[in-house]
Amino acid sequence: MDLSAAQKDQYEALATGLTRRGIDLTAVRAQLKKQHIETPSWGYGNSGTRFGVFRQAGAARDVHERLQDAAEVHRLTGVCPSVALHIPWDKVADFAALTQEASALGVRIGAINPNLFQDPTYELGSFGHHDPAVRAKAMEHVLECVEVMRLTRSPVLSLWFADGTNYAGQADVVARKHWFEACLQQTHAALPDHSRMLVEYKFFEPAFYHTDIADWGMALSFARKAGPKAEVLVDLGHHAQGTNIEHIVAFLIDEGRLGGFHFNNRKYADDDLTIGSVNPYEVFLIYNEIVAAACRGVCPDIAYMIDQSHTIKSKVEAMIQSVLNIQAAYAKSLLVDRVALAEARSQADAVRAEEILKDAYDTDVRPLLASVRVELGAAADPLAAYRASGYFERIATARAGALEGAASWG
Ligand code: PSV
Ligand code: MN
Repeated sequence: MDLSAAQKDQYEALATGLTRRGIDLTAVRAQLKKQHIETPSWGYGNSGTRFGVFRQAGAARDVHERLQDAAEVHRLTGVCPSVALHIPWDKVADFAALTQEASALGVRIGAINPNLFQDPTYELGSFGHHDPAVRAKAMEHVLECVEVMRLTRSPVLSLWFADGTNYAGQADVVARKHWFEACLQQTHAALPDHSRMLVEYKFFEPAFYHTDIADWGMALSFARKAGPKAEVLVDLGHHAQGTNIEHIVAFLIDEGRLGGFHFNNRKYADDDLTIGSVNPYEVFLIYNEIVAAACRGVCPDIAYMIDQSHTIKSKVEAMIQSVLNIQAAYAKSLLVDRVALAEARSQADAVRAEEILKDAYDTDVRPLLASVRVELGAAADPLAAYRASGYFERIATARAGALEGAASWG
């Protein structure tokens, strides 16, 4: 795959402009080539809302097909070499064989996500349940996931809990906090070497009165008590409207506990929309804090994962579109003139400071990303390449039949 003559011209014009602005294009390109975005197995299968599952032509029916779709996204974008698994949705008898299968497809297994929310036993909670037998069952499942990490060489255990209550007075929230602390400490103790655990927070749903890990502060407190290998996971959808997520990100980086992201976007609540589709400036400002930290010499190991499962958009296409939006936000953040920004800040020139961010944000980085992708052996325009590839038509035909209705979850 190569750039067309028109794409080459666009790139040359952009490169000239950026060089004139004093931007080290070689360094920017090197950073873009190192970008890594994990896609979720559950984003490729049928999914839905709380009201039902909506079936789609071509939706992956099992973990094998989910890996194939993830590999297609990586082939076209060049920056998605790993796939997050959800257990038991992706459970197989032989995880070592699944790891090899992934590798043969050109991808690897990423974060392992336990499921502590679907079994009816967890109606009143898992790690926060008042019954020690339920907490023991939840711990057993987490240990099963740790074993999956060992077999798949996964570096990340990604923990999200639906735990909470629906009515004032329903439970002793402090007792639940203590049960959580104990279970998370046990989880930490069981982690394989060279792995870590991420603690995700969510302020509501499915519990509507209180959630046991409701915000980043609680997640940070739990992570600190669990141990050094526990960090906070920021799911962009899990915030109240108006929350300053980039501030949370900067704060967590400075505390040494930002472990990862679940990328998506929200309009009203939760995590259902395409990353960067509602508020692309927010994604840019988040990356801006990450790049600012790197410029200070602080480079945490952040797991960048997409957490989206689309019902209207075609699955693979929606995933590619999400990846492109993330790449654009990162590329723009790399163009911020940090020296000028520091100067504007030291002069308390808020207008100039904001204009410096806007200069970077308003740059059309598409020719730059197209050129970087080609160098990575991927497609200059992944969405167009996907549509032209016939991949969708092939999976729509091959996957019609008995299992067509199978959902990612359940
Ligand atoms: C919950 O809303 C969540 O964000 C968690 O990360 C889950 O693991 C994921 O969605 C899939 O249900
Ligand atoms: Mn999530």
